[in-house]
Amino acid sequence: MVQFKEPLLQVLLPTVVSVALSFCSFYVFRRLQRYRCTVLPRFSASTRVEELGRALRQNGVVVLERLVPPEKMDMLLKELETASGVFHGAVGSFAGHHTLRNAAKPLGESKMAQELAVHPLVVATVEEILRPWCKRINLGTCSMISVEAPPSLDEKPAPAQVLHRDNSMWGASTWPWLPTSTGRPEFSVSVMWAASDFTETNGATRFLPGSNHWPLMKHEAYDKQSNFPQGITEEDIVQATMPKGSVVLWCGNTLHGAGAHAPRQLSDDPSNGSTRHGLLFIYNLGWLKSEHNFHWAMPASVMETFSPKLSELVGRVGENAVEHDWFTGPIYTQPYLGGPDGSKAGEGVQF
Ligand SMILES: O=C(O)CCC(=O)C(=O)O
Ligand SMILES: [Fe+2]
Repeated sequence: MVQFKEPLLQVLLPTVVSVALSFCSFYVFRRLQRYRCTVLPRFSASTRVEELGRALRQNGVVVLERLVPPEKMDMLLKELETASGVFHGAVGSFAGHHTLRNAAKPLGESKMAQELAVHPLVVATVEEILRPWCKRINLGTCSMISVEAPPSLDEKPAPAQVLHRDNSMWGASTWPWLPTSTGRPEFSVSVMWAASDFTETNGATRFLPGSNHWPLMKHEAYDKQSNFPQGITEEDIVQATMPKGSVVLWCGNTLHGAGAHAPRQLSDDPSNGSTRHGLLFIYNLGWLKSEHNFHWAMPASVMETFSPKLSELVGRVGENAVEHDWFTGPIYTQPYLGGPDGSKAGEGVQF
């Protein structure tokens, strides 16, 4: 046993050693936290919501196969066929230059989109993840995302989308002081409906399962060559291939991105026969700002035709995120609905 004569050293040395050991074990703990799994669990429409919630929380991503008949997806595509204002991403952009997008408006343009947005099993699964952190969830994003073959045989396809977290929309999602002991709060859950088959060659969404548990940093270090987060290789990636009518759900902290389309084949339908069509919804905590403002994206007369559930999800009626436990009845709710002259709160007046 080493004996230190100096009283200062007797106190100082053990302190320095224990601080160093704590730092080392914290570092090892953080590395271990970044565990990889290559499991992308698959379920059917008859799965119980609790099981779906558990798998989604654990793996960060789940596929629900054949949740609706493919004919519903044909209706969705038909309704959006003539939509205006669709756009391709710029070269090198996040959206991808061979990807066609229709943002926010599809919710007003398609009755089928409105139906899918309130699918009971999907919304209940989303609530399993988000409800511990809010009173209401919000539908914040609706985007039609079509990954296309390059326009000509000799043009190279746009690269796969950079792996990212949808939660990066909210700066607070990387706050280091968010609670971790009770599980870190998820800010959003993303839901991608397969409006065509999603295959390895047409751009099925790519995932790093389990990455929802990795320590979060404001700016994740990316390898310049591969454009992957450092330490990640192609082998770590799992693609959500799924037949038309299926849906993939992922947590806002799960790293993911659209796949690349294979080069155009001679056999490809020159219009868009091999295009990957996906309808993306992102549901977020009711007290967060949504990505899309549906109130501007469509006429009020269209929103007035929404089902009660969808109206609530976009914050058109109901208390949404604002509700005081000590007060029953409407108070400071949005939107302001007004009422006849002289009427009081509770008689249709919200203030
Ligand atoms: O299109 C996809 O598969 C994913 C798109 C996506 O993750 C996004 O744009 O945030
Ligand atoms: Fe995304």
